[in-house]
Amino acid sequence: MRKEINLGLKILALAGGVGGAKLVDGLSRLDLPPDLTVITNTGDDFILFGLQICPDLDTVCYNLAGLENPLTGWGRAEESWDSIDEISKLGGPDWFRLGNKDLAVHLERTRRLRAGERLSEITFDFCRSWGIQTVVLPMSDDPVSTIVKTNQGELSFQDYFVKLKCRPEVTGFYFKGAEDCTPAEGVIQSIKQADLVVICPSNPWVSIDPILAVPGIRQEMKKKIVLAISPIIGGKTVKGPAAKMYQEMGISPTAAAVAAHYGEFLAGFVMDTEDQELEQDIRSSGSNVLRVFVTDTWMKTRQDRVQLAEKILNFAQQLIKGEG
Ligand code: FO1
Repeated sequence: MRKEINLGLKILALAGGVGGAKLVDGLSRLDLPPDLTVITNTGDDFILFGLQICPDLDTVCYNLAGLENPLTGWGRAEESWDSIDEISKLGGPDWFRLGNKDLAVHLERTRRLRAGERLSEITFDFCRSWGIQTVVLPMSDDPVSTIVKTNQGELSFQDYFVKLKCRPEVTGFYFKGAEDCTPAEGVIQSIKQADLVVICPSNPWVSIDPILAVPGIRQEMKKKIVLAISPIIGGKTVKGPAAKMYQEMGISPTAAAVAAHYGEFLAGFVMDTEDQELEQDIRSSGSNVLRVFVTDTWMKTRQDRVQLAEKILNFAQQLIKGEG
């Protein structure tokens, strides 16, 4: 691939959990990083011990700050677990593992929320404290909750994901509060101003769809050049239940299913070399001419993140110029 330098590209990324966080981290660590804004999912936020927990927002911030736990992808590096272990000894809820450093973030965020501040402004200040240059915006300052419809009834996201370890069979999803929420300040403007919107390799159902359910976001995205990266490689997800969800809803879990999921917006699609036999099908699917870029997308190391980010930006430049 030809090496190009990206000068002054404004990128808006939509990101959920660990896969999305890794890619935005890669984009932010390029030698010449683009002007990057990230909108994060808050549909899996919840309250535990009276504290506001924002897993995807924190995962994105910890990765951008280089503070993430390299084993789990969520939570903090060099973490200690005395508090949750003590809670466990007292018979309290210990199914959601909150480390001590992570706990400090939830405590301070909750204190400020209770004092009437908005999640977006608190996030802005935390990012500054952590030395993050990228603009990180929660999709909304209003509460939105992802509800998973399953064969065991309707479950809140973290009950499904962590407490029940994604075991219930999924039949659908909805995003409680989304219809009436307002996008956080800067969200719509950052889409309007972007040269390119990147849908990160996050779970389409529970990481990206909640963001798209926020009023105004879908409409603005339709006006932009949008590129998505498949979180599904060879019928499996690197992390998390996306492939299982597709299967349980009667859709074959492939990169083609991901491309179809975002079909209404896509100008470009990035998928793994393992799936290259699907390329022709994906190219000819949908009404628009979809440009497809096949490369290694599995981000095992920090260097992989940066390399993938670089390749995606080169592909994006071709999309923007209308080549390829
Ligand atoms: N995921 C787990 O599977 N088990 C946990 O105990 C857990 C704790 C946790 C604490 C803080 C945090 O920010 C994330 C945490 N996650 C945990 C991950 C989280 O449930 C998921 O990453 C997202 O909600 C899905 O993207």
